[in-house]
Amino acid sequence: ARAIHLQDYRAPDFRVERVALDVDLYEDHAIVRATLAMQRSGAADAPCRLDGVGLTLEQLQLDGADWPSTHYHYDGEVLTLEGVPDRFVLATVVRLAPQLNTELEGLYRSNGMFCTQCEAEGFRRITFYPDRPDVLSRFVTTVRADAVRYPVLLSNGNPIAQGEEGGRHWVTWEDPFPKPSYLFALVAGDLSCQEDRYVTGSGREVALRLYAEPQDLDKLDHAMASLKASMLWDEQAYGREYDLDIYMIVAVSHFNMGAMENKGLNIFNTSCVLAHPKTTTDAGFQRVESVIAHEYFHNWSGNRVTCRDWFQLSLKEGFTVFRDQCFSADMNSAAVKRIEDVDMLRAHQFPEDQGPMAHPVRPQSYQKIDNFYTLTIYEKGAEIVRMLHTLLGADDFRRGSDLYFERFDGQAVTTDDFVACMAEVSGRDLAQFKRWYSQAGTPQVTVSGELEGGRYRLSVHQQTPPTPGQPDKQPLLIPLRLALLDGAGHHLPLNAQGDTELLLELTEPQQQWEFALPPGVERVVPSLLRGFSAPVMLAGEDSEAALRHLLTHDDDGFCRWDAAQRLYRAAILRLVDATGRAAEEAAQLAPAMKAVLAGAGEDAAAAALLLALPSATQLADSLPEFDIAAVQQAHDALAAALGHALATDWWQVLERWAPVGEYQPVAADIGARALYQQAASYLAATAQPEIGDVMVRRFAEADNMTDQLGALRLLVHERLQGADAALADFARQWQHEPLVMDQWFGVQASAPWQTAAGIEALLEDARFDWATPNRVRSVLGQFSNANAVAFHRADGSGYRLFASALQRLDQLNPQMAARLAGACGRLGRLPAVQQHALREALQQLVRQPLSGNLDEVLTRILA
Ligand code: B3K
Ligand code: ZN
Repeated sequence: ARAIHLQDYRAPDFRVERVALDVDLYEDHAIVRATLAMQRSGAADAPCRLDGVGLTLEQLQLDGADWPSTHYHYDGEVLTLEGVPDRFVLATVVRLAPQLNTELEGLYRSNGMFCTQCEAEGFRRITFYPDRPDVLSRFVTTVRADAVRYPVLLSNGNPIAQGEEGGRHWVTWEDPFPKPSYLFALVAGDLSCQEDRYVTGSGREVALRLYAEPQDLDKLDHAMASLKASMLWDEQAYGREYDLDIYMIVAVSHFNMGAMENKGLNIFNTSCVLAHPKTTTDAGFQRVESVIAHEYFHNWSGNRVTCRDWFQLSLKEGFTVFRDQCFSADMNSAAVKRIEDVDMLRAHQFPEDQGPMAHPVRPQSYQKIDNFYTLTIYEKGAEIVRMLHTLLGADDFRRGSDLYFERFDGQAVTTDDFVACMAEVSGRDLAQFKRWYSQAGTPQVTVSGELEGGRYRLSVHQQTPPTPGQPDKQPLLIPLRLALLDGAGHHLPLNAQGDTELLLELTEPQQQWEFALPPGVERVVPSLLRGFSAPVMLAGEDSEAALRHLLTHDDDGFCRWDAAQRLYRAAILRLVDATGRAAEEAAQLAPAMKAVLAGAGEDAAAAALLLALPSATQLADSLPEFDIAAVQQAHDALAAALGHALATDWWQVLERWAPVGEYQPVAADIGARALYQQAASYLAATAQPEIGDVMVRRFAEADNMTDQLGALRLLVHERLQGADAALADFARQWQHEPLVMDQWFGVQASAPWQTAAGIEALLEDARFDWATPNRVRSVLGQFSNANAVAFHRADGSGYRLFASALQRLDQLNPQMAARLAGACGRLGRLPAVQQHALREALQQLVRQPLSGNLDEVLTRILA
């Protein structure tokens, strides 16, 4: 495949003033009639080029007359019309086969309904069109289908006409807002609807309609509540109101991603919209809340103001993730949310940024845009927006976003345009800051401090390692939030005004700051990168005494948690290199952990996070060689030792935080359940039979999925007595709930004792389905991404199985195959034996005929 480069961007030669679509749906095909009012906007002699992938062209007319076949050419991807006038009406008729579409891009079928996914380039699989985000047009769409099988016919905007004839019916929808084709959607099916309403701040009434298959109608309350909360939040936090009369969300079972923000008609993976206490975990409830918010927020950050080209993807994604993170922080516990987000970033985006797939938040080139919906675009992009918020302060940031939305409403713009608004309102020069968008890799920041003669000197050094295609890096503007604690844990004043927290701006490779201390200060412990003020790797010479001091006294939630993580990390690494012994390490850690437990009453969720060990995968990632077997063994040894050392405390947690009252997915209760699970997992690590008995009982008595699945996971992962029976019971109980059965597959695929043969058995299970992305993710995604110890087994069996699964999946769904293949990105950091085995498996795979998507990822990894 050919690479597309940012520097080659050119404005379109033709615009589309209006588009009328007529989509006729049948059991074995669909007919799409499109009428485009075209207008030249580029060179007078430029031909008109329209995208179209795999379309069967049945008719082509210009201004009402057949256009001679000598004047156009279709090569299977682009339709070129020569000698067209400056304005004309193009009418095409194409034939599609949605029921054969397993890529889930364009128009396809899912459980008997029709639906669409157009971002990024799916619209060209529906009709001929300039399928690029900088062509905005007004859409009128008519959907036609059998009236009995497909009673519900939806598209973007408002319904303006409908009719019925001979067993078929039709509805015409009009979207008054000009939009790029990637935001188009249609749905036809036998769907049930939960309806509510929302009145905007300015008094407009909006109908809210959530559609799902009839058996799922009882799982929509949480999504509806989350939607209303999101609508209110965007009015309050950003002054943005919803703009149409109807907001619709449709739940579909077959979906490549989480959800899609189509104008007025979001389409959601069932996993991100359905929620019920009996079938959904706390994490599931929180995910629904955040994805509902994310897609809703896109209505402004993405739809009203959209991207000029796909290199600007983070313009909408980074900003919208930042917005949904802030929303979730406001709805739950801000400190806990921040820690979870940072943990995710460091566990998944950092490795991406250090591996063969590393790319800037605004990439320079790509082959397949689907491969660039990455953690870097989304999560690192959100960190960049957060840094702008930090540097400008809340007020200027809000003025900047107001300016951005006002100035660019209805336009397709760039990340530069966004930053320019922030620079304009604040009067700041953000030229250096913009390197965050163009430079890949995770910056490493090294800090050292010196206390001398009543002054504290902080020396900071920054460096970004080379990434593919970017050997030399320039210094970034890195905001470092800082506080200094004295020996008693009090915050020291840092300047004449007495501020106890400062924002340092690191701009040079090396910089120093000095602080005059009040008389008598004998000890200073820096609290750095407070709130994780920049997405960097921070290294320091912090002693364990200093870390314990921070864990006990710091008032920054992130810094306390990070101090705990560093303490655990140091202990586990001493076990890896055999300089420590598990029982002694546990004894060393015990007092600090007991102190956390003693304060758990204030915030159980925070306590659960402070007590959790970093994952073995994350630790192995932080070492030069990814030796997961050794690190996992050390990790598990420490967990078991802590299980013994604090056994009494853990049992007390199980008593004190046992579930009481009706399940509610609210922050306090979620925290209590998390703490209970954390304590249970330490006890399970000791493999004592008593905890097995308790888990068997908890599994049987649970009235909610969080407790039930939590118990099942410990039983299965620690192979406690009763695990097999619980697995069988679970499958029987939940056989008719696909999202719960995904969890059943996932628990097994992520078990550390799992083998390639075991995974193969799951893939051959009658309930497994290659065509359902959620099910594929629950086995292959869990195995490759959440079960490093089994995936990287030294005999290479995991790799061989994975490679052959990728090959099979690629034939059905290239996007999914390419995404899963990213798990092999650690290739270059594996121990020699694993590296050899994985390379061989991938080399053999890449010799097969593969999709462009999978080929791009494998080629990068093998380079
Ligand atoms: N914008 C969509 C992602 C579409 C992915 C296409 N391959 C979901 C989101 O970020 O909200
Ligand atoms: Zn998004």
